[in-house]
Amino acid sequence: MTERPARPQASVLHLDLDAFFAAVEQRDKPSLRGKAVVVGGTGRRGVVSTCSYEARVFGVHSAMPSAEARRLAPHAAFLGGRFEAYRQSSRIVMALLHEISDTVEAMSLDEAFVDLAGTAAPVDDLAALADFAEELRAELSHRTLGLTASVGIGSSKLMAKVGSEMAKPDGVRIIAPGDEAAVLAPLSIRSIPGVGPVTHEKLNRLGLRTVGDLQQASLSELVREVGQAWGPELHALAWGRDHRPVSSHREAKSISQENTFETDVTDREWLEQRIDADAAQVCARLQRHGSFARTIQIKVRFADFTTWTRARTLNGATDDPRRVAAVARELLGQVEVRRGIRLLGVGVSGFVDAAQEELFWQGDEGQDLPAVTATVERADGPFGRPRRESYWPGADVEHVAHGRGWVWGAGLGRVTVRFEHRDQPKGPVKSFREDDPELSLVDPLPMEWDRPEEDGPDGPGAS
Ligand code: TTP
Ligand code: MG
Repeated sequence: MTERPARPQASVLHLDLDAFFAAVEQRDKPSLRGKAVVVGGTGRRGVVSTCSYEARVFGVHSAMPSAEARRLAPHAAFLGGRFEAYRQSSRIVMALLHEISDTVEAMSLDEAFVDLAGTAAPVDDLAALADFAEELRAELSHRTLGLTASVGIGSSKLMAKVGSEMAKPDGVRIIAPGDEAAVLAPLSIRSIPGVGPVTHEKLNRLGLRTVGDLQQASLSELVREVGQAWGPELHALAWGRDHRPVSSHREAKSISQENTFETDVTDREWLEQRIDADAAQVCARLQRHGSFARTIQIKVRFADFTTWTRARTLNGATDDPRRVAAVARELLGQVEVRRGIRLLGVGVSGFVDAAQEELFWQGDEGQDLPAVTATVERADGPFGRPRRESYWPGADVEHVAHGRGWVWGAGLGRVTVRFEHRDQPKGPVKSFREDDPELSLVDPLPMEWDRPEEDGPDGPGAS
């Protein structure tokens, strides 16, 4: 009985673009194709958003400090983000998925689940389904002018997602109904949705490391370890039984991370460290969502179960874990922790569209971390607009005489531009004064398949 899949057919599809931000940069900057490219905060305290597969060879990965990435891959191109360009391609991909099914659940700019049940997709015939997936990927590459996606198809969201991860990069993996448990068995228990650091550690203590170990564990043992609610769920997921529906109306209004502690905590310093870790998690999810948050909240449950929340709304909007953590720590400062704390959560809400300019903040070279109050009060323009327009590595620019290009480097009052774009490779490199009136920042080139007015309410561009 435990082996019965969630659906009799492989009718859930998961699609995830390969090295998304970096792939967009390589597409739009021909001289970077085939090269190591790192996208993220380019300043001393910046963090890597993602990098090209050429850079991953050197050990660079998402969420790593940019300074460390520079040590590992000093020859790589380090670029700030161009969110408008990422949104453009994301809209094209999501619109394509909506042509396949009415039920598309966008998880972030580059990732979505699609319900294939009741659509024209040949879910009864695995060979035909593989062809269908290849056609989808080819059409996606055509419309996005060369991005690639990996696709997994299975009997549930869990299996589809595991499939796309196995297919990465640029592949397809279909998991046949009935094969779920065998495919999951060798994977780390971290592959199970909902297994965060706390559950992971508990299970590790029991000697459970792979999903196969979890399959062999008794239900009563799991319940004893992780509780009445989570135990049976965990057991079902380990066997590939995941009944979560694909839901097209998922538009997150808030993102939060909370932890219940095994014993009541009174140590403020320890709680502050938890806040830093939770803020990092929350911000990674925010970044994948392509959003910035204006409101930061903490939730505290005391030993006597009274629950307390406090929120603060910023002048601007942020996706920076240090800013979120600084505000959350300040809010925790209003809490009498000696009463004993059994649960602590950090959350963000009040989303606004990603503004590429926010990546600048990490690029404020030479500035030390502002004090807590300064972080909160920092005078952003409204809604994450930059305090001033300035050039950052990777930005699209246009020069009156030389045409379109991108910022190769900027600093000390100078800007160096490579005059090339998607359709016109390998142009010259020239330097200008930063205040040269003939040079300005411009929007990314439009794309034929991008039709923003057709973006549905659940599209990734909605806010
Ligand atoms: P991912 O799909 O996790 O990564 P990816 O598309 O770059 O690479 P992969 O081929 O492994 O799928 O995330 C999608 C985009 O979200 C990524 O290009 C950049 C952004 N992102 C962040 O900004 N911060 C993060 O910590 C992560 C994980 C992603
Ligand atoms: Mg991806």
